[in-house]
Amino acid sequence: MIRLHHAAQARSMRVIWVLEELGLDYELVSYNFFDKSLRSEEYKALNPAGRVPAMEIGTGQVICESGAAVEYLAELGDGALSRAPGSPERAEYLDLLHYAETIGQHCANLTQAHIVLYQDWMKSPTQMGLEAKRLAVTLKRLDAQLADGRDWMLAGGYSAVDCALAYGVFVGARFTSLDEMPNLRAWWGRFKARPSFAKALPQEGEPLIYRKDFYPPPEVVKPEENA
Ligand SMILES: N[C@@H](CCC(=O)N[C@@H](CS)C(=O)NCC(=O)O)C(=O)O
Repeated sequence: MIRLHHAAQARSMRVIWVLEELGLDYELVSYNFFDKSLRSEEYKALNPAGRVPAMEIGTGQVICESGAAVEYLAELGDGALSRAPGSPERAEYLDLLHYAETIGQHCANLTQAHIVLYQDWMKSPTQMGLEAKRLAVTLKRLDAQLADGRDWMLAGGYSAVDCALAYGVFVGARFTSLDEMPNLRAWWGRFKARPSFAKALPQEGEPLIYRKDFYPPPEVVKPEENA
């Protein structure tokens, strides 16, 4: 039996989406992102970095990278969500699966800047603005990926790549506008309409990382405009 260690609104959502899409049995153990429970010795025995996800796969082994967990699960059974070696979409599949963490890193940096660093003096407006712009560039690549009218990230249909990338949109849209990314917005609408989507949403009363739908970048006034 798979046991997934998870925190609301964290990267472990990717793994829940795949587990749900595949209809696999699993136990969900939820943590509070803010109460230091991820730093307990017990948890660090599972994931020494003290992060989520950690996925116990029933063999005594634990997968701690969300991308690896997604890839591992997608290859179970008939591998319907995967693109096996030899598949014409294999290279694109792996590239996008790992690209999810390029987006994820900007989301993490912006989460730290806007939420974890809770006082203004701790924050760098320059870094926040730059990260938001860099995040937008990474999301625009996804908008372009969908420009030929395909429904899902791979032309061959829905895959684990959609689950991996969805986390970047779930968080990324809180830090940069998707207004100029119509293909990505339409894809996000389709992704949210799948029954698996809601299964990864926070449960009633769970502590949230993101309490707002949008965290605008700080306004930077250039000196000449300030005169
Ligand atoms: N590359 C890892 C990153 C895992 C990660 O940083 N998870 C965040 C939540 S989205 C976390 O647990 N952060 C807690 C912390 O940094 O203390 C993955 O994809 O699983």
